[in-house]
Amino acid sequence: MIRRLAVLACLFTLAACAPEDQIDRLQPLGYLTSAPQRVAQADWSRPDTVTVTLSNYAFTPDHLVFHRDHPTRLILRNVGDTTHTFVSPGFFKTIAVKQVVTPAGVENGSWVESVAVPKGQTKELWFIPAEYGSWGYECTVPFHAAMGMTGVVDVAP
Ligand SMILES: [Cu+2]
Repeated sequence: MIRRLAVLACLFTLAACAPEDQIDRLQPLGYLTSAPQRVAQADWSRPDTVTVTLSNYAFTPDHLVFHRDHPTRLILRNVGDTTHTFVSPGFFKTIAVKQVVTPAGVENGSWVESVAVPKGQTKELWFIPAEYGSWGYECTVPFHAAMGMTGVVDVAP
């Protein structure tokens, strides 16, 4: 009984200690388990760089093409007057994340569920696409997707 309580206490402590905005937590089910190796083996000196502007209520551009196995730097620039997010659950499960660069510093970690960009800020998602495919992305702030904040990302050769 004491042992079971100790295990439960551990689990609660872990959950309580994981800040919501950090990406280096335990990897959730369905995400790329080879991400750390892929990131470590890649040459990050000249990543493919794509900039997306987030505004009220659109992504510009709203169609992105990345290349499989290419180190990639996605710059998300919020010029709107509220927080916007960049979220694509299907796509995020197929990429190896190196880091998220924020005005406050670099967050290292091998996966990401959502990138939230406060108004006036720019964040960068550094990653390697690992699978071919096409996925939708959207802003998950309530009603923003319905007002037009959606897009499509393709991973090509
Ligand atoms: Cu939004």
